[in-house]
Amino acid sequence: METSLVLVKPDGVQRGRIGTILSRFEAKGLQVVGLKLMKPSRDLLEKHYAVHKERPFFESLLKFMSSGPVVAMAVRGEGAIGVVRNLVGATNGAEAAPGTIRGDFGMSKSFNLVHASDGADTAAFEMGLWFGDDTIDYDLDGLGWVNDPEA
Ligand code: FUP
Repeated sequence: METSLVLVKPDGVQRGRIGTILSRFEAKGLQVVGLKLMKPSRDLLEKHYAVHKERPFFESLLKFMSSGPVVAMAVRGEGAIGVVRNLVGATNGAEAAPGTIRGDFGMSKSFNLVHASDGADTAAFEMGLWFGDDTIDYDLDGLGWVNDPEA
């Protein structure tokens, strides 16, 4: 099982897409094990985007990400990190494939609605940063019909 950190960014919240985005993950057969609306601090965002610190867009990215509340979600499932990245789509919404969240709802490279962890190490780091121990393990009955136990 993998757990991925997903953020609905301020543009996704302002455009009324929290439910739409969350439902994509639920509909796919992933389990939501953490969920919170929050206004991230600069300190949190600096840590989250530390790999981009030297990039020219770093300051505008932090300004955008702290401009309003975001929704943090912890999404769990078999191979969840890759599955979530595929559902999210390419960084630039204008180029992202139709059917993906960014491809269906975005036109921009910066206002791209959602963040998703891009690998196992990143996911562990980001989950610690945004949720710490604040996730809930529980049985989700419907999952019995998502993953074939014989396969
Ligand atoms: P992604 O993994 O698709 O979220 O994208 P990256 O890790 O490459 O970039 C992180 C975030 O930086 C993107 F979500 C949006 C922002 N960004 C810009 O604002 N401008 C750019 O030119 C590239 C990325």
